[in-house]
Amino acid sequence: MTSTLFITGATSGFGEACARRFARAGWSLVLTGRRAARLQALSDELSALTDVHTLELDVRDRHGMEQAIATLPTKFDKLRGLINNAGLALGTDPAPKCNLDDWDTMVDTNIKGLLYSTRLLLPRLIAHGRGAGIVNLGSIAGTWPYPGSHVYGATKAFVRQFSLNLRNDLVGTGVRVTNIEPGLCESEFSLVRFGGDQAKYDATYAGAEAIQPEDIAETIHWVLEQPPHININSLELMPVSQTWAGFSIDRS
Ligand code: NDP
Ligand code: 8X3
Repeated sequence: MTSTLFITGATSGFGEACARRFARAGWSLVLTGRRAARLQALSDELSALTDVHTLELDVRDRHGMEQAIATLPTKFDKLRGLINNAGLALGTDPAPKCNLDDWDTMVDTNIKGLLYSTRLLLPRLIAHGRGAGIVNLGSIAGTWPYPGSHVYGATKAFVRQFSLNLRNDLVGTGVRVTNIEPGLCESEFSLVRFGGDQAKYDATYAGAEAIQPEDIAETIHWVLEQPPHININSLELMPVSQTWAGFSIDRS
């Protein structure tokens, strides 16, 4: 039987790379995101390899998510995998200078959007049972504090704890849950974070040999193809060039 995978945020970065990786492995795909043209282009590309269904969806739109998931075509409604990938960071200013709208957007996308897709798709994953899996995109920012991470890092700490807690409630169902916690990766993530500032983006990655979306896709494929009795709880990845800075001390 073909395995079906639901990916939130498949129009760029990790989600797009996962779509390609799992298509090559023969999984059917439900690809979601807000940018319809990109979904169409990816669907055109991957339909030669596998069955693809696209949903132009904002994960913050609970009603839209409910409707789209309730009306998935029969061919795609028996899910084996969910990659909760849609997410973003906005800005790196210190908290007192931040815009509350940006904080709302991060909370609504990274936390509430992930909760909607998880809760709405759980019955289908449980129906699949043994061998099914949810992969959440956490971050090193969910564990390690750094200046300007405030709300973004806090949303990823939520994702980490929610992933661990979910495992308890799924015991006996066979459904696995994994939190992937990447460090510096090269995608549109930093363009979004810096409001499209290409110079800041280039400076972020210069000389860093950052992790690539294809590396993350390979890792997620490995996680979801583990034997069904194995759950990878969490997995933290950094480029070799990235390590922890020391504590800072204010001597003013
Ligand atoms: P990209 O910016 O390249 O991709 C983000 C994806 O999320 C896009 O497909 C975008 O689609 C989608 N998305 C954003 N907001 C929404 C929304 N409201 N509704 C639906 N889809 C949305 O970033 P990455 O691939 O790097 O990031 C993917 C995930 O990995 C994020 O959760 C991020 O926090 C996390 N992460 C990233 C790291 C990095 O360094 N790059 C490191 C650690 C974690 P569209 O705009 O079309 O809606
Ligand atoms: C993205 C990784 O280091 O920019 O989640 O917070 S980092």
